[in-house]
This record gives sequence, structure tokens and C-alpha cells, in this order.
Amino acid sequence: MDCRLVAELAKRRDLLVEPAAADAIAALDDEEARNLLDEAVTSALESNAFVLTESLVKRLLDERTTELKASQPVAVKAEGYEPPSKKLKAELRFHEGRDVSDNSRCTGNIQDFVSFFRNRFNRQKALLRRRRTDLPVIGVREAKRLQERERARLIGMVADKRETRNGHVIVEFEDESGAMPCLFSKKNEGVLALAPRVMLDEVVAFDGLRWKDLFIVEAVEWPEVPLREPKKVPGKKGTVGFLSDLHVGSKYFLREEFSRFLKFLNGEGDAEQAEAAGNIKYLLLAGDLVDGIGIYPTQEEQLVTKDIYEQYEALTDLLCQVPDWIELVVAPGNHDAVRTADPQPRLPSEFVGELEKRKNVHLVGDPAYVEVAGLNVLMYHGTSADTWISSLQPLRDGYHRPEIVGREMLRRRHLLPLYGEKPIVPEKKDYMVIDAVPDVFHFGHVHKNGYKNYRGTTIVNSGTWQDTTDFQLRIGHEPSPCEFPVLDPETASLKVFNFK
Ligand code: D5M
Ligand code: FE
Ligand code: ZN
Repeated sequence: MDCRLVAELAKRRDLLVEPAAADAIAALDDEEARNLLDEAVTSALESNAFVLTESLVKRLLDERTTELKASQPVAVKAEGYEPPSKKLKAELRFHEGRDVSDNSRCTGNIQDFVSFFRNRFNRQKALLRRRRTDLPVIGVREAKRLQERERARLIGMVADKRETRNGHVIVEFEDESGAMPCLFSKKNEGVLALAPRVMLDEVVAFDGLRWKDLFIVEAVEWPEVPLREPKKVPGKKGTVGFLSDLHVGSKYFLREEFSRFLKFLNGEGDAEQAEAAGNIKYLLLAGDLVDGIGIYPTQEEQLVTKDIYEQYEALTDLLCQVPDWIELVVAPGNHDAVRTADPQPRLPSEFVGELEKRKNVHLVGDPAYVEVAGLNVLMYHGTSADTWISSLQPLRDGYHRPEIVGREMLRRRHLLPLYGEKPIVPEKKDYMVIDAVPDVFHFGHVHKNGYKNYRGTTIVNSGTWQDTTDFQLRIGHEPSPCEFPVLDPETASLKVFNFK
């Protein structure tokens, strides 16, 4: 890449580039350069910098080499079975700065909350500022100084939302400079229909005009992911399989089906299955590995073992049967033995020490960004889906169509804006902001598979390997156990295998 192009691309995102930084990026091959530039820009914006410095680029380049934890092709031959993926070199990178695992600094004091919200606000504001508009983009202080009926785009955080006696909706909008009531007038049906989609605590932009003490909303603009084609990585061999919600230790864990799945991975299926299995190079496992203990009131009756260590031992026995040429990335969920509040750090060795020793197993936090075969994958268990579904009316069908929940998360570039319903830990930085654009967004938790291409991001909900529980039946969920989706990076196509 030419260094002028580097400067131009950075400029589009409101950043200057030190010449030495541009040279360092330009020296990489094109795809690498674009990836690094993207990372550098995100990192610079996160720290409110105006300039991309050489030292930042150097640091990111260093991280690249140390993060390259890809294992070498397997030297020892397993008897007879020689699938293509066995000879492939794995390409796997972890964005440790976007994973809370080694970065948790929270002490829970009031200052933490202040910096947490400030960090969220600033990063989401930066995303909103990239949205095109002919209007001036302003904050609350400027909005109060607008001429009567003067138009602008106002960015703020939703502090409150209420319906008036006359059937209008008023959103109390805040930023560091103050608060302003914004009116969704019932006289404007199109706008009033948007009000149920505005979520408490989210950072969003309203286009509109000042009228007396109010800002009259005419349109709502979310941060959004850019519109593009799903990313294809030409010539990239090795496919990516998605798993979540095994719930090992539960009476409902579908052991037989999972064993069949493990056999499939080892090439013991029919001809078509063996061919597909032989191309799998990566498995991503997004939480609820075991059922845990004390997660809900009557859980004890539904467990095979109440010993959490035994649950993880059983999990380990199973995951050790994943062939060692398949890279296995493992994140926790709300049933696992780490804090249940998001963001969650990776599982401690105390529970998964044996797994951790395996060269092909990589433990990450929740959420986590993983670069797999040239694709940026955002992995998240999906615990916040319950809050999204209960608080956003357009998502009321979300347990049956989890992909629409994923869509709203991407649209808002946030995994859980609403504070206070599910626990969130107020880290200095809001790890739930989606400021890198994922090629793939993988989550689970709702136990229902769902797939969608949203503006170029492939949304995958990988369902579950736990049978439908009485509780889920009672509340009307329809889980889809043992559906296993596989993504081919070369063609960006998904194929789903059913083991039920
Ligand atoms: O969650 C499995 C599914 O069950 C997921 O869709 C959430 C739902 N669930 C679990 N507990 C509750 C409660 N208490 N209310 C409503 N919905 C619930 P898992 O994390 O596997 O337990
Ligand atoms: Fe689950
Ligand atoms: Zn869950």
C-alpha cells in the first residue's frame, strides 16, 4: 500500500499520520496494511488521539508477532485419517486489548462508573461522527443555543424515555454538557414509530430542530456497521465451526449426539460428512460449557453431578477428543465458573488446566475478538440477549429469531447498552462497545440457531447441545439442539449439519 493512501484512509477517519507510521504500515502487504491501519485507528480513537504515531504502530506490529500463536502442522500421523486441514497451518490471532481477561482493573467505586460511561460515550460518539450528514453535528450545549427551528444532528445518551399524557414520547438526552428533552411527536407517525426502538442508556444521534426548550426529533441515526459485501478470503482453506451452550453436567446435555459430533470431527461420518469434517480447521465455542451449580433455584435436580470440578473434568474429556489439528477457541458463558457479570475473563486453570495445556486449545474472555483465517470474528456468549428481548419491543420474537437480536447489537455497535438489568462490571473501558467491525458475529445463549447477513457481517447463533428443559418449554422457547454451523472463509458460505 502506498503511504499516501495510508494517510488518506486515516484522514477519512479524522486522524493524521506521522510519516514514519505511514511508512511502517505501507511496508506491509495490502491486506495486512489495511488490518493494521484499522486496528491503529481504532486504538487511537479509543484514547482520543488526533495523530497515529509511529510508536503506536510499532506496538501493534510487536503484538502481531507475539500474538501469532498459531500451532504448526501436526507432525505425528493419526492412524489412517489424513484430512486436508491436518496439513494446514492455523491462522489465529487474539486481540488481547479487547479482552478483559488480563485487563480487569475495576474496584467498583463511583469513579469507575464515571470513567466507564465516559469511555462508552466517547467511543460511540466517534462511531456516530463517521455517519454522513449535511447537518452540523452537535452536543447538548450547542443544541440549546440553536436558533428557533434551526436543524442539527444531536448526539447524546438516552437517560430516560417517557410517554406524555397527549401520546407523544419524550427522550431525556444527556451528554457531559447537560440534558435536553427530545420530542417524538405523535403528529409525525414515522418518527413516533421509532421511539420504541430507542433504548435506555444507548448513545445515539437525533436529527431534528430546536423548538422552545425541546429538540424535535425528525430522524434517528444509530452508529451502524458499514454496508459492504460479506468478506471472502480467496484461496483460504480451512473452515470454521461454531458451538455454544454444551451444558455438560446437566441431565439434559445431549451426550450421545455430542459423541456423534466428535466422531464426525474425527472423520467417522458418511462420505459427505467426512469431507466436510476434514476441512474444519477452527472451532469456536462461545460459553455455557458446563451447567454449573446454583445458577437458578431448582437446578440441583437437573444435574448429573453437583461437583463443579467434575463437570469441567467431563468437559475436558470431551474436548480432548477434538482432533489436535483443529484449533479450539473457548470462551465462558453465564453458567461457567467465572464472574457472571459481563465482560467475563477467561476460565481459570483451576477448572480447565488440562485443556489449557493442549496446544490447540485457546482460552479467551467473553466477549473476545479473534482473527480466524483472515476473518475478524466477534465471539460473545450472548447473556445480554435476555435484556435486549425484554426491553426492545421490536425484538419480542428474539428467542425464536436470535439473529435479529444480533442485528440490533451490531446496529448499535454495543453488546448491552442498558445498564442495571443484567450485571455489568464498570471497567475503565467499556468492553461491550463493538468498535472494530466484525466480519462474523458469533453468539449463543438463547439455545436457538439463527443466521443472517447483516450489512456484510455474518451473524451466527450456534444454538446448543442441551435438550429442551422443562423451564424453556414452559416459557415457550423452542431450542434447536445439535445444529452445527460451519463457515467457509473462501466463499463466505455457511453450511449447517444436524446431529439430532
Ligand atoms: O439460557 C438458556 C435460555 O433460557 C436463554 O434463552 C435464556 C433463557 N433463560 C434462562 N433463564 C431464564 C430466566 N430466568 N428468565 C427468562 N429466560 C431465561 P442459559 O444461560 O443456558 O440458562
Ligand atoms: Fe446456555
Ligand atoms: Zn447462557
